Amino acid sequence: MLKKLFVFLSLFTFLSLVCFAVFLLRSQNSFSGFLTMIQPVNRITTISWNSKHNVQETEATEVTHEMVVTSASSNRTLESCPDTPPDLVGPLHVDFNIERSLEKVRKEVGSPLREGGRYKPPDCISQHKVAVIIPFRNRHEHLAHWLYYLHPILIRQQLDYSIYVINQDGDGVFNRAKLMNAGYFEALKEYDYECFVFSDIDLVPLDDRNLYRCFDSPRHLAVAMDKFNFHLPYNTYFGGVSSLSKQQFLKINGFPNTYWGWGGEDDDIYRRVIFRGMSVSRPDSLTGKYKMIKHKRDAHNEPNPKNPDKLSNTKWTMDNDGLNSLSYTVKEIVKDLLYTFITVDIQAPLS
Ligand code: UDH
Ligand code: MN
Repeated sequence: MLKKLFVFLSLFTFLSLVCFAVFLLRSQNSFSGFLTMIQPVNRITTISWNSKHNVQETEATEVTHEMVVTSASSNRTLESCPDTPPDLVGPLHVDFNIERSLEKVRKEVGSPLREGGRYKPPDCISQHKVAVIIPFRNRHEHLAHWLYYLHPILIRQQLDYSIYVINQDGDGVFNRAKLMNAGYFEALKEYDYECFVFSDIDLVPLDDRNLYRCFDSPRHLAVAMDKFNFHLPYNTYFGGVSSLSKQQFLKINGFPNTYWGWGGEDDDIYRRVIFRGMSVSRPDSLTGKYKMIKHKRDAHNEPNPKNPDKLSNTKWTMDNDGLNSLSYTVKEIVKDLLYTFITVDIQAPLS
């Protein structure tokens, strides 16, 4: 009897040990499985996000986000996005007669975005780190239309991008080019952008194959606006929307800071590009169609008759008027889901 009990107890202990061993092995496996699942994600996170802004919060979001992708696609590491984005649709219908509030736009197009109008494709690594810079003052209605149309386009173009609205503080004379220079510096404080798209707030492309990325040469994107009857107004026109890589932008010392009021600065930029031995690239005139929101001339942005005269000096002034002579102060930075709004004092004269 005692012997039977002994045999039974030994067997029981042995079986328990086996069960425990199996359990240990299994949990170790799943633990290391879990580790391999998050490790590549951590790597991607560190490489791709260098921002000083909300580093911790962003990294946390990123890990969760990438984990979903990795587990859903069975541990596959992310590949580069294709050169031609697969989801482009071509010609677009654009209507500015519909009332759009920012609140509505946030609900309609905001869900794929993170604070600051920030996006990167979830299932591939974008080849284009783009900061979109918009010179701005008192055009809130236009901003809602622009964001409503542009976010879905930029998402379909698989860009790694953010939107920076550079708001001129005060009622002094407007200076579009100086605001864009400030936008360049402010964007680079946040992320390692390689490409800068400069866009007026009232211009919406009519074809999503017009890519908001950088090319071998500085690019003029707004080649066929409705207000110019879908033609270039003149061959050397460089206004509305353009893109320059960081390298191209540095090569021309950025944009001029000295064109106060309306006119001339876009021609100065064109000249800078040519004087530095580059040419301008453009989409064809069907892909490059744009619709401009109809508007009146703004206060404090009258045509400045002094501006056209300055153009004959660009060749000499460009070395000392630009990024290397820029001075401004940041008054406020507001992060919205749809954009980063940066108010800057650019020391504008009152008239
Ligand atoms: N901008 C502002 N606020 C201003 C002035 C300019 O945000 O007060 C920005 C905005 O991004 C705008 C860009 O600067 O799209 C260019 O300015 P603009 O739109 O006034 O230039 P455009 O050449 O207009 O389109 C010229 C005057 C239009 C008068 C037309 C009357 N029919
Ligand atoms: Mn305009």
